[in-house]
Amino acid sequence: MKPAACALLLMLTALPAQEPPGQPRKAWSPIVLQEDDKPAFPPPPSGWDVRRDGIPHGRLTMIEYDSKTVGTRRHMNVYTPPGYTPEKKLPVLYLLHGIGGDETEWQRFAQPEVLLDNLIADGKAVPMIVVMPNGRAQKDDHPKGDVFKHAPAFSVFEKDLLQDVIPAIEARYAVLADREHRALAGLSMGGGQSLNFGLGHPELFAWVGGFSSAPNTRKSADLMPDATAAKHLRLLWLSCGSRDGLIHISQDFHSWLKTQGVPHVWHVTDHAHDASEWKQVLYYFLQQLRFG
Ligand code: FER
Repeated sequence: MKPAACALLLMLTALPAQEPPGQPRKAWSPIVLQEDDKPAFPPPPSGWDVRRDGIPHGRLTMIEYDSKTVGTRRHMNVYTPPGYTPEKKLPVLYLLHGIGGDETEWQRFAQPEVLLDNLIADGKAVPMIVVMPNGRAQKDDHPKGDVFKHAPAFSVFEKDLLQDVIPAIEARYAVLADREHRALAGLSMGGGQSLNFGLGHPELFAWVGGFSSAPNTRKSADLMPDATAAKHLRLLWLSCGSRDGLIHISQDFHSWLKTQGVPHVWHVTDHAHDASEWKQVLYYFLQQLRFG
């Protein structure tokens, strides 16, 4: 891992409770676990994250698109599954990174291409395209220094995703371009983005996941006013590590969903705010996306 990424991970796990200026929500807080803060899935089986010879492999391609929102040409990392052809339309997962990351973060943290090649070979996930864009919608989308300073650009990204990223993917790849075949998920800042944008646009996304969601997550009643708002969702996924000082954000939303009677996955592991959490969570999340 690069020293900068390493330093950020250390910061995120070691920081005391503190509110960055202008932050509307509590950030890092003392952890209070509840009765049902338990894993929904077992630890992954051996070999789950090892690249296998003798099975078909998909590919990762770094592509460029014109962002009218930002006014620049931006990058996104795209996984196409084994046997991808323009003749067969596939579902798409848009997968978003955290506050210190960029369009390469998921590849570095979790090797989604290895996880998916293995899952598809074993019939445990359906072939899908995975799009990993840069969720910091500003001209300098790889800024140096204090990453928290650039948090507002993660909210501008809603427009970039809807008006630039998705149309670029749908113009370039054979994709099933309806809500039933479009998923949105992400880690930390990307988790907050996914809940905010995904639940805010039920006409676009039927599958939504927030992993270790950050304080950019909207308040529960704004995300999901009542159970009728969830009627057409195929999957609502919330997960977090039990050693993550941001877990109160996911806990708040989970308990709101419970009181509203909204079905959702609640997966709490013994990890902290780190890559081992997200890699394992992605492994199980991908298996939930049946897209049928
Ligand atoms: C904050 C604490 C953490 C915050 C964002 C994060 C915007 C994001 C962490 C991550 O993406 O890993 O107060 O405010």
